Amino acid sequence: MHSLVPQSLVSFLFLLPVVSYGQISDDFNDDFDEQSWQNLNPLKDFVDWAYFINDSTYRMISGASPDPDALGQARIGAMRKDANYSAFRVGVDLAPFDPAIEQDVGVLARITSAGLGTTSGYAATIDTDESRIYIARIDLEQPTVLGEADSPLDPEKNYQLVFHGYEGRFLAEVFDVTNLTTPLFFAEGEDDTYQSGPAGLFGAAGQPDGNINFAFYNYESDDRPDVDQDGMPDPIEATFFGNLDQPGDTDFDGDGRDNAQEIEDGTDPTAKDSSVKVISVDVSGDRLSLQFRTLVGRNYQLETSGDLTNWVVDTEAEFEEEEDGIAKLLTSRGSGRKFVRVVEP
Ligand SMILES: [Ca+2]
Ligand SMILES: [Ca+2]
Ligand SMILES: [Ca+2]
Ligand SMILES: [Ca+2]
Repeated sequence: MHSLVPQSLVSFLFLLPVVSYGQISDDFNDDFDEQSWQNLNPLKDFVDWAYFINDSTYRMISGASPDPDALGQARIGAMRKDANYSAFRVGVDLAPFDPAIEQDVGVLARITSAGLGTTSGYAATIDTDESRIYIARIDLEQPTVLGEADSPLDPEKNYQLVFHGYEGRFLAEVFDVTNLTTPLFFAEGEDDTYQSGPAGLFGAAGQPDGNINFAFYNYESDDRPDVDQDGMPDPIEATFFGNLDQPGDTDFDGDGRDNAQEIEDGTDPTAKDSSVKVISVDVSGDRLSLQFRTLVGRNYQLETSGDLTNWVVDTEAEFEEEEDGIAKLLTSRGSGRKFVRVVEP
């Protein structure tokens, strides 16, 4: 919600989104930190394989399995050792792929005992030639499908795959990278077997004697899944409401801000007296004083605009701490029409 505070009118505040917690990202560029990734290459002693960092992509290649009956089909991946989550959201962009290669590529989460015949956990994968997205539980490298959906992709385009897990619920979404707001396709699944573990990237051949060649870019993960797609990260939603039953677009406590907006603001969506609000705006002579509610651990700054489009930081503004989470920003009134807003820098 935009917050426009004309000089003598009380209105709303505008806050930027909160940063994620436990956030890890890797853009696979020249300063690639190899130490953060651990090869998950169960057939490394039996096939030709390669990992490449090139053009900000992370490419993985494996030849065909020499003995599919004994070893299974070709498969290759990498674990992000520090992405150790229970509640997780793991996203990665899929580079344009070769549609002639039958393969399933995607994301792993809550992995334990990664290795030949031992990997367990969960996977969200896109079957690139069959145009399906799958959520699977992996038991000792054997997948069991928990959810699936059609997911027709254009091999030339760029897509983002996001895998969410909160307790026993899972969601896998596929986005066009030019629209990360609404997924093109999604699948859901439920399972309670594996509770936590690191995340990773992965691909498997679609045929017993098939090979693999795929690439990812822009890896990101954090502990803010949203399995019910309501805009409220599930661990926070559950902390406030006790479950995930509330939608994000209603105002549970009747304070004028929707539940999802309050979580983004960092206020309590179950408490009417907790909301981001301008309490008063006073103009006295040449001085403008704006009183507002603050939250512990946040920083604020005042921005001004003459046209509500171009905003500049008001470097003259003085911050005055008041009691009980109330603060004031003081600045000069200036001349002409002026809009002000308080934001997190
Ligand atoms: Ca949610
Ligand atoms: Ca919900
Ligand atoms: Ca509210
Ligand atoms: Ca509230």
